[in-house]
Parts: sequence; structure tokens; C-alpha cells
Amino acid sequence: MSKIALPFHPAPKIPDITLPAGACDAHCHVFGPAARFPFAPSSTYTPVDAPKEKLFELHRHLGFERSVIVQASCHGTDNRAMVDALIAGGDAYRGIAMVKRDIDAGELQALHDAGVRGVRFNFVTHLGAPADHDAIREIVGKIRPFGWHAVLHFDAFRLEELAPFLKSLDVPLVIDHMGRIDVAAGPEQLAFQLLIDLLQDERCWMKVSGSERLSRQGPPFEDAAEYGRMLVERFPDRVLWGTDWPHPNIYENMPDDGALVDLLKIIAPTPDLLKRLLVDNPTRLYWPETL
Ligand code: 0GY
Repeated sequence: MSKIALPFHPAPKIPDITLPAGACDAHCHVFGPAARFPFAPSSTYTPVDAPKEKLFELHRHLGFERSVIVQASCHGTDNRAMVDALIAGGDAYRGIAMVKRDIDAGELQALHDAGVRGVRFNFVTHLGAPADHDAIREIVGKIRPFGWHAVLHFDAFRLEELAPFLKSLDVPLVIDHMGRIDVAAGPEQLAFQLLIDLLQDERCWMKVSGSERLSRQGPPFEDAAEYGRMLVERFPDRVLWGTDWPHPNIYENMPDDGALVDLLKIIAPTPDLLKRLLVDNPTRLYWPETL
């Protein structure tokens, strides 16, 4: 492990906007507590404990009624902390796991029963060894019968090389944090155009989260939120948003999660777009049985 994480914001503001009923935080994490769920030796950062009770408290404070907890690299393929949170959260919580290629159907079924609906593959080099393509193909073959999807964390500047492989995976694809595009390079940049190209495929979904990661201007991160708005307006039925609490690998300007919610005024500027982003789309992907 290397860099020591900053603590998450101790007292986020109450957002100015009221979230629609059934709003879902579609990307957040639980870390530890380390005494019960130790971090993986392979982690490239040293997290602070961010246990489920704090996450649930944040969701109540911000107005989220549902959420998707995404396995973070600091726990590797040990999904116990995430699964423990899903079980405590009940049907309002779904999960994304990270798994080894030799996982079997029984283990996948147990994750499914806990609320897991997808697996995550990391292609960003700052989180460790990039995902192995053969292993991904094997895992995708195993999750397809469960109706799961693949969550992809990559840097869009690598899309020229990555896109053919990603398109060959025959499950729905959910892209993290707007493909981590360089928001200073303008919407005409090749990486953003390749991202849009990928999204023309109806299997692809985009998380318009991560403005605090992508921003070059700093708080309130509006330069990055503008890209979120472009994606929401263009693909209103295949976008998701999440807080990314407790914000791993943010080493300056730790965001106030209430202020991040307020960025949705830019990202989804009408009540209709906001409801699709926070309610309708996550419901279709994570709670289709309720439709
Ligand atoms: C995120 C982003 C990051 C970290 C992780 O799994 C992780 O550790 O996802 C990052 O470093 O950009 O989605 O939380």
C-alpha cells in the first residue's frame, strides 16, 4: 500500500435540491472496518475505514433511497465488506463485485442472492495490474446466465485500443466516471468522441459521476459536470450517477457530498432528466423485477 487516503467529508451539507422519490446512488463504496474486513495487501492506497453505517447515514442525509455499492480495489476480490453492507441494507441495496476467474456458479449464486448484479474490471493503471482480457472473457461467460453486467473503469484516452475488446463482451457494459476523460481537452477531443461512439451501442451505460475527479478547475467542479450534462442530454435512458463516497484516491479538495448532489442541477437540468438519471435508469438496471 502507498498513499494514505484522506478522510471523507465529516459533515456534508443538506443539498439544495430535493431528490426524487426512489433516487439511487449508483456508485459508492464501503471500506472495512479493517479490524473486521482487512484491506488487500495488493491495494495501491491505504484507505480510511468507511463502514456501512456511515454510508447508510449519508444516504438518509442526502435523500437517497436506493444504492449500488461497488467493490473497490482496496478490498481486492474479497467481497465480504460489500456483501455485509448489502445484507444490512436489504432490497434497497445492490452490489458490484470483483471476482477471480476461477469463481464457480455456486459462489456467483451466493453473491446474486446477496444483491450483486455485476462485476467490475479495472483498466486504470493507478489501481494495480490492469485486467487480463482472457480472464475477463472467462468471467463474462460465467456471469451472463445470471443476467449481470460488467462495470468498466478505464481512461478514455485508451479507448482506441480498448474499444474493440469491450465491444466483444456480450453483456451490458457500464462505464465508470465518464471514462475519466480529460475535461480540459474539450468535447471535440478524440477520447470523448470514442466514448460517445461506444455509447451508441444500446448495451452501454454511462455513470456521469466523478466530476470531483475529472475537474481541472476544482470546486465546485462545474467544468466536469458540463460533460455529464452533454452525456445525459444525449443518452438520457442509459446514464447513472453516484456520489463515489468515500472518494478513494482524492488527495485534495475532498468533496462535500451534499455539494456534489447540487451539481446535478447542471448534469440533469430538468426534473424529467433528473428522474431518469436517479430513478428510472437504475431501476431498469438493478431492480427490473419491480417494474
Ligand atoms: C472509484 C475510483 C477510484 C478507486 C477505485 O476501486 C477503487 O479503488 O474505484 C479511483 O482511484 O479512481 O470509483 O472510487
